[in-house]
Amino acid sequence: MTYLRPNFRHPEAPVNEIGYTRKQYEGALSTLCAGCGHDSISTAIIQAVFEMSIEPHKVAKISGIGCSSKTPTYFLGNSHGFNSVHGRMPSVATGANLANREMIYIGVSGDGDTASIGMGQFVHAVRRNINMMYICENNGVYGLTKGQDSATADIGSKSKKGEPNAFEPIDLCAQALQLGATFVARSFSGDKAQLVPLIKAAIAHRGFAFIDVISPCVTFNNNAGSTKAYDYVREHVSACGMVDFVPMREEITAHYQPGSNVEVTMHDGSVVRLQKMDEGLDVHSRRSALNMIQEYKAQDKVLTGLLYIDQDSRDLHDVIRTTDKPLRTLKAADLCPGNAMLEKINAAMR
Ligand SMILES: Cc1ncc(C[n+]2csc(CCOP(=O)(O)OP(=O)(O)O)c2C)c(N)n1
Ligand code: SF4
Ligand SMILES: [Mg+2]
Repeated sequence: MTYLRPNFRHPEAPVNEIGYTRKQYEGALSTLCAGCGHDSISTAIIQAVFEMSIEPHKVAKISGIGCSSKTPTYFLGNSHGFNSVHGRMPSVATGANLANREMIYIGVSGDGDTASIGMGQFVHAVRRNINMMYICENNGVYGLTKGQDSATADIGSKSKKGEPNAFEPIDLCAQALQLGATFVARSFSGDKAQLVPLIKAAIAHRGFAFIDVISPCVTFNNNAGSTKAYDYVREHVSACGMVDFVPMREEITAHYQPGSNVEVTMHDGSVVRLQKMDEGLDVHSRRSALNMIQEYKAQDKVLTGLLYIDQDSRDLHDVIRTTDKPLRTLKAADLCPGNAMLEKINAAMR
């Protein structure tokens, strides 16, 4: 059995602005269980990157270990990829980002990978505001190791054959907000209309863009009693707004009712347009986002959509004032200040 996709393509397949078909953003055939939410997220990433006309070689995909962390094999097969160690994706992404700031970094992780073994790494990537999109494919279980409860499983929630989970869950969006994340969103793998524009906005954001995507595990966590099952999420999900991403090149039209929307301009001039449904949420207020997450949780609902964004975000490179070039392009003359300058520095210290 082969997991490679056939190579032929339809001569009339639509192309994007740089002449690529959608197929050129695909990866190997997925070996995940049929119906796994993670595969829907891969499809959403492919769609977003294709529509944004991003050159595949400018993307680096980095992941940890888990079914979720396997997924970068199934999208962007012509991009760079590094499947790291369980929970260690953030430090690999940090190093890569510091070495080459010109790439687009897509980090893919799971709830086990992020909220348990990788928690110490996750929190520092957030507070350092690494310029990357970080997607946590959150199914509330360790899918790859056969369905143990993860740290995001809700108290009382049941995985297949499991006892009700006895522990309070970690809400990764709330954690990210408290740690100073500059872009925080939550979505559902079964809602591509919401997820694709969120991914586009996360990629366009300068800084750490976190998306927690509830992604049911059909094998170990799609049963009655699980709060991460398809049926449960469909019944309890509540979107805080309709999200639309308008690229910088496109004309921005105003066809909305004043007062019922918010437009967020990204650093590159593109716009995230939100058609608000819950007037209580101010996407520019960290406190508002935290309060709304709690309020919805108290009503047994999951709030999805863009929860918070800081348009003036300064990423790690801005803060520590690194060179604006990838390190591999620096020549000896860039790295050595020369004798005259060294003399001056030495003289200042005498
Ligand atoms: C250092 C280390 N500890 C434990 C494991 C075993 N392990 C592999 S994947 C995994 C959990 C994966 O869960 P999650 O990140 O939620 O991904 P999912 O499979 O649910 O998508 C564990 C504990 C490992 N591979 N490496
Ligand atoms: S075990 Fe669960 S998470 Fe892993 S591939 Fe199957 S459905 Fe997806
Ligand atoms: Mg998981």
